[in-house]
Amino acid sequence: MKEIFIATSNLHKVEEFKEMLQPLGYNVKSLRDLDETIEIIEDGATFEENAYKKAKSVYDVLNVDVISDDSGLCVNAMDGAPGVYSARFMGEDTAYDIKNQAIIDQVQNADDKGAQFVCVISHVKADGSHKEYRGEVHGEINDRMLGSNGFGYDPIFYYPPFATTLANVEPDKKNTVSHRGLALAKLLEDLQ
Ligand code: ITT
Repeated sequence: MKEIFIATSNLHKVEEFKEMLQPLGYNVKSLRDLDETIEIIEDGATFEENAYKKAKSVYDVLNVDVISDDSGLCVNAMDGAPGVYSARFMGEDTAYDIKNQAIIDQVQNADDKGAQFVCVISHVKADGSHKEYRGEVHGEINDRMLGSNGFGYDPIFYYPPFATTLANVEPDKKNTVSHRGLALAKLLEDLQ
């Protein structure tokens, strides 16, 4: 069985990668499967930089093929925020109900309610070379939280072709259109 190591400790991301990769015969491992802690400093200004920093930090310790995921929500009416700070927005430990409501409040009266989820996957190969893959999904900030699937900002991300939020559809449906699904599809195309 083929193995893919993902340099993330976010269990929701691991779940989504598993849902997409296991049917293709991949065994998915992540930082959650290691006994050791690998320090990752995410101080880049872009998704590309941070994704590469994550994969490279893990590659430097394990010396195997590694992929990573740096992702976030970019809200037009907030000048692209929270963007690369999506996990840390209002504090890493603040509940998403509170973060999501704060975004709704800021966008509610804006003319432009547009937002994008962005995901950059960095693939560092065993020989040290690397390549980045970007996926984006475009939608709008909903006027209330809706749905209990997914994670993070999914309950406020209204996706027009589904006529509902990404938290209000089945996981495999989200994966077919999501930023993560699109970035992964580009990576897989390269791997084949
Ligand atoms: P790792 O660095 O360990 O991968 P993290 O959660 O800190 O985990 P990021 O720095 O990439 O990862 O932050 C991504 C944040 O963006 C995530 O915590 C969510 O708040 C948000 N996000 C990303 N993808 C999302 C999705 O599919 N649905 C909802 N929110 C998402």
